[in-house]
Amino acid sequence: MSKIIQILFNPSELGAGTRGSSLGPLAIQSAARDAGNPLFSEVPWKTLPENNHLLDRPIRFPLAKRIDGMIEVYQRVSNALLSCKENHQFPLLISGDHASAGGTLMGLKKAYANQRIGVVWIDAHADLHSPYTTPSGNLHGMPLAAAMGIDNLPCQKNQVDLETSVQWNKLKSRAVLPSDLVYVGVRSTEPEEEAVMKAEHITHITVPKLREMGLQATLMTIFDQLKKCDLWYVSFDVDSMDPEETSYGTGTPVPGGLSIEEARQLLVGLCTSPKLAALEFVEINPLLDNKKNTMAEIALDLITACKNTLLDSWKKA
Ligand SMILES: [Mn+2]
Repeated sequence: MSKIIQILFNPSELGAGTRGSSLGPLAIQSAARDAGNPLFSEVPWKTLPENNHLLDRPIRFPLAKRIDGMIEVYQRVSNALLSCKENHQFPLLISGDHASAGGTLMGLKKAYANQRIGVVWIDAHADLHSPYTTPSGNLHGMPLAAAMGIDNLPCQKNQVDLETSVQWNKLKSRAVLPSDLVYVGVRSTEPEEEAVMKAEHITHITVPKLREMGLQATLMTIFDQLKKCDLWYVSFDVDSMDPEETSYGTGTPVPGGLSIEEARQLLVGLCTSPKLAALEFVEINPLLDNKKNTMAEIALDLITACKNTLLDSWKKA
């Protein structure tokens, strides 16, 4: 049976400290309509329910803000991934903040039990905090710790109450081994995250390293690192790119990122792999964009390039 792409909009912004990333999916749809890009008429899409109403309520878990709502978001994303697998659909997620990517990985693990999952995390941030180390309590800094089941107690800074720790354990999927994670573009980390990266020997391709090696060698390094994995997940945070070239339309921009062209070649290269099982774009925030809707336009362009590459490579296979 041949595969088709299913776009999943997951406009959850429960995990971010700045408001507006839930509007990212809509901003991308608007960009497509403005440009006459037929992506959303050619590819079926649906929108998952969110719990963003919790943002209007008092914070119950300051070290893992709105984690009660996030557990439901994880379950919904996870079930959506499972149903994609059953229907031979390739899930292309366009999400709000990065927190819910832990739910994507939970879903991949549920859908592909006993398969080894490799992750390419293209991001300015390592997203490796836990309630025990977080400086902010924002869950979008924690999805990879959740997916790897890491508390990082050696670097503990916060006293976590029992209820928070019970909730945190519900986000843990242990879907990924640290050896099966590759970072690209990470350049804003806290010492607690750096300690995990070092202790677990996590592969990390920085922007200067990528430029030194070149795109093809970078892709070969990633393919080689993940060759023992049965399937791959690529998570693309738009803050991996340089905000001076793109825009400031993202929650936590960091200077010195990938160029748009580097991001495109990287993503397109990864989309040629038959192992790619899910692809996600996150953290587009049109409320913060200093260049009108530019970040969404760039994301749309990258998503379209990925869609074309996926369809081409399935045709050839
Ligand atoms: Mn991120």
